Amino acid sequence: MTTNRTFTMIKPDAVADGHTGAIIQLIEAAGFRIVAIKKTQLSADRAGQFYAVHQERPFYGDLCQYMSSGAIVPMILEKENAVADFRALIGATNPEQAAEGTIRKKFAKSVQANAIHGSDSDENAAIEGSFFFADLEKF
Ligand code: DAT
Ligand code: MG
Repeated sequence: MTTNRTFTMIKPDAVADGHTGAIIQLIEAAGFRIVAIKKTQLSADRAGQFYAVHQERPFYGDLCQYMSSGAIVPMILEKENAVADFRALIGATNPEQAAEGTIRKKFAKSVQANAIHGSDSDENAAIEGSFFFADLEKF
């Protein structure tokens, strides 16, 4: 069996509203194993580095402010077909378009405060995981 990894973070609103445990429960129930986890907070500059791919988009400044507005819970997750299966579990970026039963449908407040991140490729999963975790923190 092949296994692979993705990267996620529970975003500031979902952490502040006390949904961390419920979200982790959904992630584990869907068959993902937690490889690394912590609670931390990004500065606006570091949020800007994480989302650098979006720097030309009109929402970039607001996104960096929002993502640095409170604690987040980044995680590396492992499962066969991790990247695609995790994107399916979290649902569409805009919660109004997210399918029933997805994490964003349940917990997102808006397209910006959409509760959770999920990497969009194996390559970005590795880059994003290493943005938050040293090799010795990945089990
Ligand atoms: P995703 O998080 O589903 O991968 P993305 O990579 O296109 O979505 O965008 C990154 C984040 O930026 C997204 O989770 C929320 C924010 N964002 C995206 N589109 C937006 C928009 N039209 N208005 C405000 N924020 C937006
Ligand atoms: Mg994305």
